[in-house]
Amino acid sequence: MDFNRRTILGATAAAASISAVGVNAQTKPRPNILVILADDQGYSDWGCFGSEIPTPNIDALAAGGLSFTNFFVTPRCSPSRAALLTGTWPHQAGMGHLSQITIPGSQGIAGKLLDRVVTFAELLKEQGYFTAMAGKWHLGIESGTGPDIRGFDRSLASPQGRVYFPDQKGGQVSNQQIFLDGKQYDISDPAIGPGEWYSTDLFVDYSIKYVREARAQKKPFVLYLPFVAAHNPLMAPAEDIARFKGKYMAGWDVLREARFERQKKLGILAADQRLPPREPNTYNWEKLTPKQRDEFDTMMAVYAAIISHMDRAIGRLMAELKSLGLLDDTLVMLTSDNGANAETGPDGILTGDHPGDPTSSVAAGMEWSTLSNTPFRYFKHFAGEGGISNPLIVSWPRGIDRSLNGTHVKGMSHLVDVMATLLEVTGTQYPKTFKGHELIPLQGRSFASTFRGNALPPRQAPLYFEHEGHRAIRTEQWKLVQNWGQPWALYDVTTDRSETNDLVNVKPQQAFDMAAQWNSWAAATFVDPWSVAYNQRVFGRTQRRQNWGEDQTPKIPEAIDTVLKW
Ligand SMILES: [Ca+2]
Repeated sequence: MDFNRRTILGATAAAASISAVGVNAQTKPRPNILVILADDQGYSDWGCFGSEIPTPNIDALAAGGLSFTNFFVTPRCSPSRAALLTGTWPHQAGMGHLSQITIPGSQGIAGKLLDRVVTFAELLKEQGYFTAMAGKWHLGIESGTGPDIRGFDRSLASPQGRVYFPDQKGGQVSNQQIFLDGKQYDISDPAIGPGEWYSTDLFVDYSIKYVREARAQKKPFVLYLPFVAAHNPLMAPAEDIARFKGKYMAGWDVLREARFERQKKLGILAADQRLPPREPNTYNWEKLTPKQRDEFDTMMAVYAAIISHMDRAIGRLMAELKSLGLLDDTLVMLTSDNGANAETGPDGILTGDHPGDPTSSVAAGMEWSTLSNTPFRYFKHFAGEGGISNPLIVSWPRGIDRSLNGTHVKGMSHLVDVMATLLEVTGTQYPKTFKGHELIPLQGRSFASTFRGNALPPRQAPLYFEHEGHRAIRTEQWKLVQNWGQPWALYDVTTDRSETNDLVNVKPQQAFDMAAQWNSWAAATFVDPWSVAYNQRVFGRTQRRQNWGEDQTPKIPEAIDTVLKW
């Protein structure tokens, strides 16, 4: 007995010592982590995904890494950020709707990140990482849930985004606040930045500062860089806009077909993929007057200028990482938080003497959003592929097999998978509790195996979506999707990702089973059934909205191709 006990104790001590040696032997530095998030940019807005907007720096990241072509996000800003940062579904994190939007009694719409989830910054900070963010937070700063208390050592955080210039007055967004390490400032306060900054550059300036701080502390870094580009109100420096003015006079249909053809050539899309017609309630470019076309051209020129400027800013950050000798050991992930935004309907918005300047109000509207989301249907807010599909570009020179550079990952992944991936590459465990709070179990799965060239196995569980009653469930082959108040539709996404051929009457059992699965998921993840009462609470009205999300009457009815009234 004694002997056995000594042996066991001895074995345990030996195991502990081997384990300690094992840890010490792993002196290979853990990667730096850079997560870049665009705002409201569509699936086809970057050159490497078919855009005519030049994005050489983003394209270079893709050429030196992996592009995920079946990557998914949630339909809206705050829910996507919640899934990205926590690896749980948005309602589980409390963010089923936007920052500050609450519904009494709802467990999933709490307006801020709840304590039942943990951010990757919180977990990696405990592993010795220097953690920082610069950009749009949108997870409840106003309710006391800012980045400074959710794991970020350093932060420059805009509560809701929509900030481009310090003296911004346009777009009904003025007198904004911004938080520096948890302390509140007016955005125009010189403590934030000198002179007439542009937020895309400001966020990169802070990012560079934070990277240098991490280096000085000899720590690996986690840097989260959520740009406000290209959320409404669209604003960009005049010289950027001038570069694009006049480039959109061919109209949305011609440009969309050109993006579609490039996507097929690039291998983004299957050769037999179809390009669906524009949604009802959109304008026919050919029926617009020259003046109207010129106005629409201006809206898209501002949008393109924002993306082009973001690309240059990303290039500047990459150059800095390279000059500091950090680029090879930095895992970069780049995506957007939801598809392009059609909230402003067929007309978009164009006001101000110099559209795109700090006093103007510009939004691109439904037709240009249709271009951005090529080849998909629907927009931000919706669970149609246009609302939930974005590229994911992953670069990590020392961590991704070099032979994979420039290739596409076709397996299905989602923002909810980022946490699991970061935990795998940093050798970090997801805990059961954090700071005394029991945690929702991790929902995503790591896609780090793709860095070694392994195909992602088919997902065990489907992906699920819900926002404002728009909902979907998606497997590798099937997608069941519904706009609020409309019937379910079923698509075989292996051949019909642009949702043109509804099979719900051909495969009723498939649809029934998936709807039941969606209901079980919703019940288990705090997703409330959306209702007229929820509309009243969130939008201040009960009626349904038009197919772009609002209910204005189009200003040029004679140029509308097909009218659909919900
Ligand atoms: Ca967004």
